Amino acid sequence: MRYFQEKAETMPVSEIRKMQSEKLVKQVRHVYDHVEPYRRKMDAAGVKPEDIHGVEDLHRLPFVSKDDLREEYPKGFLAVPQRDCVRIQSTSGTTGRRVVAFYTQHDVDLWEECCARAIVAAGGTPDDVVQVAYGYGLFTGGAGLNGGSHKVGCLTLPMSSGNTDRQIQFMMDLGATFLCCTPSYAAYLAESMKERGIAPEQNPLKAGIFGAEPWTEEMRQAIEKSLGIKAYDIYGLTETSGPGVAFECQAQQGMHINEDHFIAEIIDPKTGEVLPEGSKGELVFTSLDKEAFPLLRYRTKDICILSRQKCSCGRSFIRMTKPMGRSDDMLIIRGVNVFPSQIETVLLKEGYTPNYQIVVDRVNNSDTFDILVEMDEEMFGDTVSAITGREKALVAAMRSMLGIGPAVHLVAPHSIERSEGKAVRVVDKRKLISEAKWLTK
Ligand code: DLL
Repeated sequence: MRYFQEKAETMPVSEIRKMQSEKLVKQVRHVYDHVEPYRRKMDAAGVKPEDIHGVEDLHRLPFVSKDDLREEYPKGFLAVPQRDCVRIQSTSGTTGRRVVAFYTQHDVDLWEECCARAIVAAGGTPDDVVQVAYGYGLFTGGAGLNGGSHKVGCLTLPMSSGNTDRQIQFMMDLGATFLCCTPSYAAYLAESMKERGIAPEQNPLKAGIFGAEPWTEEMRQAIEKSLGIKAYDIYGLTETSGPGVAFECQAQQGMHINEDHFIAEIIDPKTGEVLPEGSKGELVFTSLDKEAFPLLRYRTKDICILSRQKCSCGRSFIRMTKPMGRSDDMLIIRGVNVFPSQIETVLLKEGYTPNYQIVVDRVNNSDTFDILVEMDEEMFGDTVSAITGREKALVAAMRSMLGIGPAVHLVAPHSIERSEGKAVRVVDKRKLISEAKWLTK
């Protein structure tokens, strides 16, 4: 089994473009007729659905951003009656409001097919046993890979994240051949297995499908060695369905974007100008087939390069490099998206000044997450136990906003360095960006 859907995955580029144009015309009409905030944007830009004749007119459409979704929370971008939807998934917003994505059954099926393509591209067949150790629930990782594994016909172990002892026991007892989780959790599992005396050749795994956070080529090599597997990258975001928007094949040279369902563009994040293939810039997606939550020109804020270089796997879909950074300040900590603005919202609500610093590092393959928060003079005079109590309360409030708990350290007034220009809110000591060596210049 080389492809999950051979005809689509190997379609000539001219046919892809024709198909995208036809779908785009219909999708723009659907969105204009059913998504009031987007209709307003199009009207403001002076574009009507009849002005869009194909992909060549895409640049005329306005962008959508996470902030637009926040303003229309929760249902402003819903494009079908709610009774036609069967599911929501959700991801962090920039402040207290999360992004809620809606799916019809058709949307779920297409999403799962994208994940099935990823599993097959990594060598998966119905004989495989797929251990899904991404989180289940609102996060798209668990549901997406679970559905993809079903579609391929693999035996699926819906482990969700955490509980490392049980992960290792089920992997060994049930003979898992594929592991799906964040790369940092894969590295942690490898380490835990080593501690338990399980050598790489003793585990039944042959491949892993890892994504949801940045990881380097060096990390790929380390995971491959410590687990004795091939490690493949997978990319996606909740707003465009979830994992499977793009996936790596056995060439391990960039991720193929499922272009029959999405149009990808690279723009200059500052001007919004569309950049030619091969340029580094912000990735923008248009969903061509989604019914319930069809975003046109959604700005991912992920910086990468697209390439149409031929791939040895025979797939014609364009490839993206690993994301090389973000055009906003979003951090991904232990697989969870965190915005400094969310932290600021909590601090102000809890009566603190916005003098804080976030420090992120990676120790033993696991992210550390510390927040230093300045006390005011009055708090500083408190007893040690009162200060400890305050720290605990802040950790709880942060956990409720972010979905993960940082270590909070209350520090003396004026002890966080003031900068002359923009405050340095984030100190990220992890080195997560690698260049794409496979790209020819
Ligand atoms: O992280 C979906 C996903 C789940 C992808 C499982 C892959 C595997 P969100 O929580 O909405 O969705 O976060 C989306 O995560 O804009 C990127 O910044 C980052 N991201 C996702 N995949 C990768 C990857 C899921 N392979 C945001 N490499 C995106 C680097 C990634 N960053």
